[in-house]
Amino acid sequence: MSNADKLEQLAELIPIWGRELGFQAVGITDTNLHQQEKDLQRWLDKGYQGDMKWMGEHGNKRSRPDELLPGTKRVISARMNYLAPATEPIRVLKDSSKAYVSRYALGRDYHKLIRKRLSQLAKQIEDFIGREHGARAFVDSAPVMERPLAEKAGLGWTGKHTLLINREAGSWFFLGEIFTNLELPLNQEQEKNQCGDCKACLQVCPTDAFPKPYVLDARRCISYLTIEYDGLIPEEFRDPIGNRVFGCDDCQAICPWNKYAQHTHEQDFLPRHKLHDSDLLELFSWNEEEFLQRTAGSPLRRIGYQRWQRNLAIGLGNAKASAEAHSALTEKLPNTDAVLAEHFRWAITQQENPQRRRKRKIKRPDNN
Ligand code: B12
Ligand code: SF4
Repeated sequence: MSNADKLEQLAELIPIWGRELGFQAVGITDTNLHQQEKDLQRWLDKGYQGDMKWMGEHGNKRSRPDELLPGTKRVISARMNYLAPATEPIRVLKDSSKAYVSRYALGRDYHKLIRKRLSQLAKQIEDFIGREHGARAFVDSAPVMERPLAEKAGLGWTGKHTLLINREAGSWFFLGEIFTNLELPLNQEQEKNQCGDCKACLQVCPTDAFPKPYVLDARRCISYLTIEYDGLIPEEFRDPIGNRVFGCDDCQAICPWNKYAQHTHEQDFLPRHKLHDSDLLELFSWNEEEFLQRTAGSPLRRIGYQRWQRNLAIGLGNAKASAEAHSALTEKLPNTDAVLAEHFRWAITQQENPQRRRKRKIKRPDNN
């Protein structure tokens, strides 16, 4: 068989092998991200990355896969559903006594699982061609523009909320990819953008984090504030954060395309410790040891106990006034550092003044 025929056959086998390994779809693309490189630079110039300095720290490696891994000719992009059944995002979001944890973070951390499956896929490719192909697997683990690559590989279109949507599966999925030096044929068609006139995600955002469609100002995004951002959460954001204690899914939960979302097949992504439906007070009662024990191997572990308590305190400040919430906050207050204490005091004041007007949604200032 000629080399070209072999690559042709391989390009047909990769999506099949990918599905056998638990991915819902796999596509192949070239490495050209010329336009996205310019857009990324504009985004960084605006400062939308906030404290995520790492977003701008790798020169052009993020937008040029062959600079990150020399010799890369193609990117094999894969997606895997994570939404667990019966996790009812909207019901939990609407119940102020509950803690809302982003649906991607309810089970085991996805990085290891997906990277392992991608490495298996890379090995199958190697076995088929009978030599190494300079492959490396990535899952949100290196400077890679995963969403634009997946879009180019035909896995979906970018919604106005900046996430990838697939017409048969919505957007509740992770992305990962393999870089390879094989010049696989490109025959995937890119999915047409199907957002149309809809603006639901832009309008529902509690903190008005989208300066315009397809652009997110991370500094205002609740996902950034509760997961990535360390320190004092500016007061204007505390009311709109509501009961979201780890990440935010509002822009996905409202998206009409998510009525086509399919549940995950992975046991590892099923909720642990009832995290999909826990009371704020119950999670707030965990001491540091319990937090470390119960979040071992979970994405929640990353934020550490301080940020966890900070987020829960904001949630309690937004919960219905109750003697239990008030005393839980006052009891823990003496053992907090200055930053945490500021959030606890704010939450206590909120609890003591239930008549305070709660601004569930805020607007971005006109000048940015
Ligand atoms: C940094 C990051 C974040 C940041 C910033 C998000 C962002 N939109 O940039 C924060 C912490 C806020 C975040 C939040 C979330 N994230 Co995140 N995040 C990433 C990460 C590491 C990089 C994303 C990135 O490159 N951002 C930089 C900006 C510039 O990229 P962009 O938004 O795609 O920007 C494009 C547009 O701005 C456009 N553009 C610029 N100007 C203009 C103008 C016009 C007119 C147009 C049309 C376009 C345009 O060009 C840019 C470049 O292509 C990726 C993993 C990875 N390595 O890629 C995961 C990733 C994007 N996140 C993911 C997830 C699941 C989430 C959350 C849902 C988690 C949660 N529940 O809290 C939220 C969703 C928030 C949201 N609406 O984006 C998934 C998305 C999967 C999917 N279906 O698309 C990814 C791919 C991780 C993964 N491996 O699965 N995330
Ligand atoms: S909510 Fe509407 S505008 Fe936003 S991503 Fe979904 S379809 Fe597109």
